[in-house]
Amino acid sequence: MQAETKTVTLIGIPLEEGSGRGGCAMGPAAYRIAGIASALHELGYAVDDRGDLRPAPASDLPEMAEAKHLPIVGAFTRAIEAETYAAARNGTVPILLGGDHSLSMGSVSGMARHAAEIDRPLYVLWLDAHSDFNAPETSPSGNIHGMPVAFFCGKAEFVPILPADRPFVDPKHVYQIGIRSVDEEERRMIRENAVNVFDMRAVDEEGMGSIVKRILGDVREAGALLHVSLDVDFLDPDVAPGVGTTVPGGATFREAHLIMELLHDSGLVSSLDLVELNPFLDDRGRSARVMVELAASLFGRRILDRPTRGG
Ligand code: EXY
Ligand code: MN
Ligand code: MN
Ligand code: MN
Repeated sequence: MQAETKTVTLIGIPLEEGSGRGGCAMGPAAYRIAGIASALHELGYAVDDRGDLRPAPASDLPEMAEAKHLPIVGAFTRAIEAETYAAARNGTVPILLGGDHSLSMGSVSGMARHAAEIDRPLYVLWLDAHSDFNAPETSPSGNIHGMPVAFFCGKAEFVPILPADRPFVDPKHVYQIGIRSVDEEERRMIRENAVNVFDMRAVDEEGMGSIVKRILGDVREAGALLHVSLDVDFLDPDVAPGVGTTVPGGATFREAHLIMELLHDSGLVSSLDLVELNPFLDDRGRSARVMVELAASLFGRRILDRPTRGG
């Protein structure tokens, strides 16, 4: 984190309707029980816990088979966009405690509004087994948690959820790591839009440290804000079983931990999503604790002191 940023804003998002199954709505409670606030407090941050957002479903948004539970997900998107924007504008680091990954439609859009206002680009680091670049017309499931990247890049045609003139993220400024499950049409979308994808093969061949340092170099050179979105299924299911969309062959704990250490040293991170935790599927709180440990590392918990060299 940057030296002047000493307050983090926790925003609980009890949202599971984007995921097509129950459980993620318990995520914010699990992060609080796992000690997210005290971990950040012990690292020297002032922690402003805003509690959980609970917007009423949006009556102007239709039910659609291609984008299930749109009135609920859309209402959350609006509320999350506003809260995230306000937290960043107040000079704090918003941390979204999910909740399924559709919450990033709001968090990233709120950060994009803030970045545009201060005339800086927004880059996004997407740590996930999935590209989440479906649109309602390409999605095999209709689950909106598979669509947030396309949404905040302006490539998913919804009925209007946010104002039409909102700033979008340039897909070339989206970096995805850990990818190992992409749908057929989605594959075409990420190629056509030139999303930077480092799949698990790239991680194996190139190494996590080298990939992340390269990305951080791009972010620094661009003078950008960096939003980090961490999906539990980025991790190998052996490390973090508490998620509804496990895919074998994911990141090890050390690979994820190294990313967090490099992110912290870079001082570039402006905002963070912790998403897709499903406490109902977890093994005695293990995944919640792993996610809190990773977040603490991103905010400066370290194994040993070492000179900061940046990314
Ligand atoms: N690509 C599949 C779909 O769109 O239905 C699965 C998406 C899973 C999304 C998880 C949250 O990362
Ligand atoms: Mn995801
Ligand atoms: Mn995923
Ligand atoms: Mn550019």
